[in-house]
Amino acid sequence: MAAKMGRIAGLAFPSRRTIKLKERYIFLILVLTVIVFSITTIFLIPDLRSSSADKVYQVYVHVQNAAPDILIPQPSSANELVGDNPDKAELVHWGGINKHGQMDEPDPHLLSDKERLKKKIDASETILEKPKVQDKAEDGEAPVIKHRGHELRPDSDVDNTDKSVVITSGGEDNEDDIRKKRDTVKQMMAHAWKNYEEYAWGGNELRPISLKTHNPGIFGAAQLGATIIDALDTLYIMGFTKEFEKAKQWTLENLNFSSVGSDISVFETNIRFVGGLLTVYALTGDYAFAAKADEIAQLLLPAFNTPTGIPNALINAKTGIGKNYNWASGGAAILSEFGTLHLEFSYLSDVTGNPVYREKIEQVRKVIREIPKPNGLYPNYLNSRTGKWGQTHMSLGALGDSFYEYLLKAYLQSGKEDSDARTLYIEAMEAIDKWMIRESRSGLLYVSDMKYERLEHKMDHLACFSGGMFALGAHTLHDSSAARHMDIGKGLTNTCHESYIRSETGLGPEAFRFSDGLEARALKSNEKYYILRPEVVESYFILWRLTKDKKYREWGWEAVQALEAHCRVDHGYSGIKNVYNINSQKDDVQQSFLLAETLKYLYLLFSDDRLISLDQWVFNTEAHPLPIKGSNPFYLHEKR
Ligand code: DMJ
Repeated sequence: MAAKMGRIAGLAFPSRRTIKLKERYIFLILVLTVIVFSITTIFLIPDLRSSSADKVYQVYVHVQNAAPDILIPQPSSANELVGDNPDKAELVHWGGINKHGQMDEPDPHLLSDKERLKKKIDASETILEKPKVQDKAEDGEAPVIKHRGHELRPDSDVDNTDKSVVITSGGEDNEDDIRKKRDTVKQMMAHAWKNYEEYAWGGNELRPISLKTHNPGIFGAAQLGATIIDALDTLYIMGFTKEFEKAKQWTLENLNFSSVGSDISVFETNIRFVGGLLTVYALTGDYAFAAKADEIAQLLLPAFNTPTGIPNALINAKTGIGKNYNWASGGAAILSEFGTLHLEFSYLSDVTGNPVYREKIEQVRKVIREIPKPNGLYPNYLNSRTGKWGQTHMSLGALGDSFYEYLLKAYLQSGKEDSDARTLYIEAMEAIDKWMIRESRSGLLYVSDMKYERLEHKMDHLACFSGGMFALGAHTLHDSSAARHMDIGKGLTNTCHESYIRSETGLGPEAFRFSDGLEARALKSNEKYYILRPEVVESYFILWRLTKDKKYREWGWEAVQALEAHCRVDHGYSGIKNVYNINSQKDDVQQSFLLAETLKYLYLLFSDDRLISLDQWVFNTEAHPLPIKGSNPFYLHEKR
């Protein structure tokens, strides 16, 4: 008779009744052995990766690297402002890897979900392929990191994480204290924005005391919502979802330069509007922003119709008639203005496919490359009719500043292809180092202005951006002058910090001087004001990212406290007229660059390095990050 059969997990076993006692014991031992073997195997998997389990693990890692979103639910990256009063607003806070065009509102009730998602995101970051670290480089210097075919040196590269991951919001720091500081900056942005929204919506800037709009001459008589455009990317990066959506709607429906019948500044329109819109295009992939930038830049083109192709400073968008400022060395063009178009115009040509923008800036480049330079230096004025220099005043501050910045950054933005820009930058910095960088009696490094071969031992607040520029240049170029340039970058940033802490308010003056009796302090009353400028915190941010020296974060925090103590008013932030007086009068202007630059740099200073990574983005002079060709997949998007 056939034995009755039972079934366990699909396998046939003899039924109970047919098994004798001895056989039962043998069967039990067999089952136990199978169980013990299975458990042991599971625990040993990490050590078995060199075999077939390794392949499974590798596939998992690659899937993670290639598309974290496949394995991890995509979170909304927003930090949302809750409540009507921005002062008392509660911040619902979480980080994330951003996805194009999505600023979904997080559900504030699903806090546990957020926690869970955040943990997953953190976990996903640790699963990224680990770079292989070699103990010593061939030259015996720093250890070399080999990662995906690239060699990185930890002391000279910002980070060694997966370069294909672009993080554009979230990006919290690991430390509690730093996260709190960043939240404070975010609250400041909320305060500035909400009051602009309430009292000056659509106007260029807010007057936070008289609660009116402020329309500076640089935008003619037109109300162009300068604060909205300047703030768009900051709102996005900080995760102010609803605010961003409202600003976006206004921009796409109302921003219109074509009917502006007064003179507007070509430079300011480019850095704030064209630059700001291009950044939002890059961040969101929404071509409507690029189309707006294109529309505005088209209106600037007649400014280039000069005998040399050096654009006029001002343009009437309606008539297309351009002109220069009378006060500028007999109607000359200004170095920092015609020299600060390159990043936006070359990107615009790539994004739109229209070569005209690149042609315009290449002509500007040709003129500055070929013109003889006195001692290798660039005067601040150039006659756009004759192509000759005007007064030989040189400065890394007002009238010169961002021309130098854009030489370096054009090289960076091009994915280091624009070798012409590299050469011009290196030569210009050599000349500046030789002729204009000086040390004060007590050893403070500064970059002096120069007038007809005579130094004027004064440094503008505007020139304080150059600490960051020299450091970024050293980091980027890796040439024989890199160490010297890094020292200059650190030295100038230190001096700018001194100009802050030597004032009663903890904020730096518009210009400060060096003489036998004076160091890093303003002399004249018209040098004592502070108008919410970003340059000093900009350098703290760059130096922090490149050196990881904590003092830059400490200095940034000092600036936050000083801004809160002396510039914050009930309805926004105002500049002050005298940094040496703790009861200074206010100027009643909330500059749009407070939202575009000062607060953005402070926020990033207290964020993880991967948020708007310096490997992927280059900041235009209004702090609008533009993607770097070749290393940022957000450089170009499908049109939609
Ligand atoms: C900004 O508009 C830009 O940073 C520009 O390059 C210089 N001036 C202001 C900020 O101070």
